[in-house]
Amino acid sequence: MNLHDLFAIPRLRTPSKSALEFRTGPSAAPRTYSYEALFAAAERLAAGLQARGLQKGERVAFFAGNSPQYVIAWLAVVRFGAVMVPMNTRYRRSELEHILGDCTPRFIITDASLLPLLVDAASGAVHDWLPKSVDKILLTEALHEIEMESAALHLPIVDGDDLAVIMYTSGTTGPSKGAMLTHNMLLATVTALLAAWDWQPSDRLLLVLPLFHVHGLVVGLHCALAAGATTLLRQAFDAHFTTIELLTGSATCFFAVPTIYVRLLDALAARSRAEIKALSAMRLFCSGSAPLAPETFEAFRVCTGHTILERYGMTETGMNLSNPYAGPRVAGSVGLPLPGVSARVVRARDDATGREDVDMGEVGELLIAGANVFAGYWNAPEKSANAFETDGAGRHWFRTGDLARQDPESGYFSLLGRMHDLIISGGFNIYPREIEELLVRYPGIRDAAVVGVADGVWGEHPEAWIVCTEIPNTNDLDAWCRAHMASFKAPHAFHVVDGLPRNAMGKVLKHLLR
Ligand code: MLC
Ligand code: AMP
Repeated sequence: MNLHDLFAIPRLRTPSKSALEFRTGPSAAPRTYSYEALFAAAERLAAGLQARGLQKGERVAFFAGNSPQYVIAWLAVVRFGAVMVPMNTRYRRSELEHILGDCTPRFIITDASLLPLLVDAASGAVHDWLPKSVDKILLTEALHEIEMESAALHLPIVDGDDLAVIMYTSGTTGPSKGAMLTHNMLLATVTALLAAWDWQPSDRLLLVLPLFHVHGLVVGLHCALAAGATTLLRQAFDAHFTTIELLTGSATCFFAVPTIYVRLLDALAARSRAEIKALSAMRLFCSGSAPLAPETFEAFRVCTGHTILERYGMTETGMNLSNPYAGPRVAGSVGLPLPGVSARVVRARDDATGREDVDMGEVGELLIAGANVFAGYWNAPEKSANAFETDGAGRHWFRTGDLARQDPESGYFSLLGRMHDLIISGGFNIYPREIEELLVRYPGIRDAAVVGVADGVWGEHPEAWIVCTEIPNTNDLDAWCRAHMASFKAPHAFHVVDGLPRNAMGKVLKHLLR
């Protein structure tokens, strides 16, 4: 079976049922697609893409915001085994150049508003840093123009072990790496979550998360499609609009990152008890992608009566651990392994080979095994090999780099941070070295270290410590950072210091900066 086969079952069972409803604001009318309409459009687009030369195994980069066209294009690509490479719409040249150069896509699908980042507005030529592999740049707004009769579609065999998605993730070592996600791996997460969270065809998922990450795409869209449920897709999270929809709409499920819950609590504070009572029609609020503060968990419970279900996953593994749907959901914990997932906590060391398990209750590195685990990093056999270790029985375990502890009584897992210095801000990963490498290119900056600092809304934000030969104007430096990389990576503060504390190996002692 492949992903398309699973998603297409509701098309056979309930063709006229609403699969996707897209709205751009509280007063905008929804654009609704039945299961039949959605999949028929995807088939026509698949035929059109194939007629333009796209073949199984070739990459299609998606640089676009949430829209029905995005979903249709994804279903078209998956239909005949081409590979989707989703990219964050906040990325700018340095990130785009790296990802596109690495995955060498045949086509790029983008929105008209993002096109100037890829194509020179004056000449209409693609920027010279785009890889030569790029044959066409297609606009989401014009995709319907290339649809063809689906009878023209020639379907190759698409197997569960074929690649479906290459998703770039910051990781902790070096530039972002393309995690190779097969159909089977994505199916493993979907089938585990369908059972674990009791997904029903009657569910209506309010989806405000971006489709370019695992949380929005796999936990959200894929599960809703496979369940035969309805996705209420929105362009992005907007505290005002989302609050109105939750209080007055028909959603039953809502998935978010902790930053969104913090903002929702602010918005709900202005609402009356009677208004908030409408939330009792919701069946499930989930949180993931970053730690949910116990204070937010508790404040949400007091405000709404709902206990958020926190779960833990990664780009490389899909979903791993989850609090139970029908059992105690514990603040500060990510629960138990999902069906089909194995988890171990081992001694946290960098020389990772055949490490022993820690005793229950002790902290160590979390290792994961199961059909949900990825197939390695694209074009990076050495990094792929380093991401796994093998136990005495010959089983391969993925090294998450997350520190965890298992409660001796309940068996629930808690996460205690990361082994390396990845920053997670509002659910987006920020790799400090990428910012450090950029900062030292700025005139007058000789050395730089970037550290994650606790932040009530974002979870963490980056701050930079810089050693200068000439002290920069902070506003200019900030503008320069935003011009060169996604703005969420721009340090919130620049601290000018005479030197950075380093150990004997020359490694910056970041805990001292913190
Ligand atoms: C936006 N901004 C951020 C930010 N998102 N800053 C820090 N961290 C973030 N995450 C900044 C922008 O750069 C901009 O800055 C300003 O906020 C306004 O931009 P915006 O686009 O209007 O922001 P907003 O829409 O409010 O976005 C906030 C958010 C968004 C929380 C809704 O970040 C988001 O959708 N996060 C979800 C990420 C996600 O889905 N992660 C899943 C990863 S998968 P300025 O200064 O230029 O104005 C994964 C596996 C798993 O981790 O387990 O799920
Ligand atoms: P990504 O590489 O974007 O997939 O991010 C994966 C990382 O997000 C994990 O390795 C964790 O560090 C973090 N993460 C995901 N879910 C949670 C959670 N519920 N609590 C804490 N951290 C989480």
